[in-house]
Amino acid sequence: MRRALALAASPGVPLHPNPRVGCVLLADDGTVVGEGFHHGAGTPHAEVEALRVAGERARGATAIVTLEPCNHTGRTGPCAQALIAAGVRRVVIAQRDPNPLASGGMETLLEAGLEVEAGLLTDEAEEVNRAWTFAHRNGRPFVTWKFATTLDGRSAASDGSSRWVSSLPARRDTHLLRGLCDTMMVGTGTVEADDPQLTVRDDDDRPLANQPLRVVMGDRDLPAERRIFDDAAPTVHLRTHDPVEALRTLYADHDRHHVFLEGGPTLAAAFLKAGVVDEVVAYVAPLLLGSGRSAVGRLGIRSIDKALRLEITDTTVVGEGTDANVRLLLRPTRK
Ligand code: AOF
Ligand code: ZN
Repeated sequence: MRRALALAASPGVPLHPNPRVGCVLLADDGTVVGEGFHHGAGTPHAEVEALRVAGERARGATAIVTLEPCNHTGRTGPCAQALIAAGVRRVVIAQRDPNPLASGGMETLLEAGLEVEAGLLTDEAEEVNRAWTFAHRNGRPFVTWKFATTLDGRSAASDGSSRWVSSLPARRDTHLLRGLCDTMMVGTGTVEADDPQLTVRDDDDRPLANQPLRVVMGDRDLPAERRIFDDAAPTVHLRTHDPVEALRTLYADHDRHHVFLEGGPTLAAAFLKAGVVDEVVAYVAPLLLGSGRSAVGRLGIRSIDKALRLEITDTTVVGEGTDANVRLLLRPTRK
């Protein structure tokens, strides 16, 4: 299974919209007769790749798969039938499939008389597809809220200027994190104030080939010449103020699993109040302003014992010398 997990996480395999999956086929004596991994939506599933390598040697073999074999005919599949047809005798699964469209493979295998064992290295398998797993389980995308702040918690000076709170190395680091998500989100306020393009660019400021969906939330009309509406990436304007409704729409209608929230204080506060921030990335710059806009708007909290509490999961210094910023990764501690 460790080998199958390593195959699943092969470099270059896209994180969206399909899960990363690995499969190893073992003969009775433990020798590997086939291996495969999924290369992204529209390509063969991991099991099909491994069966192709094994050919006749799949008969009587054990299939080790990081995800329950699918039971549906989508872009490809169903893999449960392919394993049965190839004469595989036993299937070992790390993670049950949380995707309602594809699940049920385990039952199909059992009904066909195969031996099935599930639950091996499940946590590791779920981590390989963290956002995908979360989205299918919760019916909404995983939300990463990112913001940059001065040492005294300001994200803009009192004249409204906010470019650039974080240093260049920190902004490059942000583009790496944006590239791991399938959706970039801001509110209409940020589009009005900053006119961001919201694309993912490399170190030379060139846009990457696979751009996340750009989403602007709020019912204010926006001029079509805003950069977010250019043709560098697709864009959706969700005319709602309800974060939960927006997220459900992104999951159900746009197949989105991981939102990178880069909105201003109003949008951030709305998401925090709704309890739909799952991870926080904060870049803290060694600047002092003494006045200016806070990184997050009003949360209705008046007393320290009511503070929204988070747990730091990682601390990294990004950049050097006067360019050094501290990047904190945090997760809200659920009450
Ligand atoms: C994968 N790769 O190796 C396995 C998957 O759109 P489709 O037809 O490719 O189906 C995608 C679903 O199939 C996916 O969400 C998951 O539930 C299931 N299994 N998917 O992309 C694989 N085994
Ligand atoms: Zn499949």
